[in-house]
Amino acid sequence: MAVKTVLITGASGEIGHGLIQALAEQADVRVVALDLHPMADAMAAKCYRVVIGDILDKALIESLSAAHDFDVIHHLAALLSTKSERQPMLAHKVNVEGTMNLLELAIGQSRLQGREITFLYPSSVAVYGLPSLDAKRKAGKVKETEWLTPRTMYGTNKLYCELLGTYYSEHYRQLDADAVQGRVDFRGLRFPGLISADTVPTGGTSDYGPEMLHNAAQGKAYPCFVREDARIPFMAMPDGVTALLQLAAAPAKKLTRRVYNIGAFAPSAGEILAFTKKAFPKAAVTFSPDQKRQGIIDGWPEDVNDDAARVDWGWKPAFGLERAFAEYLLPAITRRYTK
Ligand code: NAD
Ligand code: AKB
Repeated sequence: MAVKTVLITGASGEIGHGLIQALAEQADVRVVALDLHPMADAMAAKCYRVVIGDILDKALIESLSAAHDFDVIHHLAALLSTKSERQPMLAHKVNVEGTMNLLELAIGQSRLQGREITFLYPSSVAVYGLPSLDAKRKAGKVKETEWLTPRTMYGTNKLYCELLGTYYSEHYRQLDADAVQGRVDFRGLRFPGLISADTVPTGGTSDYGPEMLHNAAQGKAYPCFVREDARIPFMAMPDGVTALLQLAAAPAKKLTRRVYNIGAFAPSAGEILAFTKKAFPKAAVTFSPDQKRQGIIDGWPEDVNDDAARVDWGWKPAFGLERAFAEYLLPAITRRYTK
């Protein structure tokens, strides 16, 4: 059995947690995990190697490349939208320069190994920027090519990195006299806000969804920082992880795009509260909008059109809103806080 080596950056984060669990179930995969912060021992035990370090440390990235032959890279490390808005210079460094370092690692690995390296990139609905609530409501489900006018540092970083990845795949060093050695097969997913039962987000703007639920489960009051009618797309974490694995495995000839929307459900904050209250009737949630964070949410689309992902590589979320709450979020979150 040929064993595949998968590099995951940002491995200690929310998606990393879910992705490592899923990859640990595949006998032919070994995970090399990289993050600034350590991960829980139980997660580290599922990895072949855990490296604590910075994606901005070029010497570290080169040493990883010298030590391993990677088949697939999941480049998850990033600063999320709220944190990026507060520290734009740092966001640019981590989100853009960090991604460049990983794309360079991928092309270098491809040259060394004489084959294409698959590069998975989690982009975001933050790449979209709707100018007004009226435009947002009229736009409905946005297509991949529409409203690419992000209004945040994070969204701007994500959109540029989608283009960078596409450049590395399709036009890298196009003026070189000799054919360029090495190829990166860049594949991006524009994720909605993800809701996990196992982890609580930090630094994002879609965090109000998961925060509302996790606080209610712990009997804590939660002042929600957006209006009750605020609406963006969300997805249950297991579907997010499945999407990464499915896109990584999809035959290249089936793909008509480098970057795909994926959707699942698109509730208002009030609807998230209604579902939360079914399980935790005493949930003490108030709506106290922070006008600035609300502004970011108002610029993101109500929902996304994911037809291309459905047609090209069979994307179909397992969890709609009702099933996500009934069969995944509520049972797992209740277990988590009643241990
Ligand atoms: P997260 O914040 O939970 O995890 C990010 C991880 O990156 C953290 O563990 C952090 O320590 C690590 N990191 C940050 N800077 C680093 C650096 N310089 N070097 C090494 N590691 C560093 O975020 P997440 O929810 O797991 O998101 C993973 C990816 O998915 C990100 O690129 C994010 O933009 C994208 N994404 C997430 C969501 C979501 O709702 N969670 C939605 C859309 C896109
Ligand atoms: C954030 O809020 O920054 C992320 C995202 C939707 O990209 N969760």
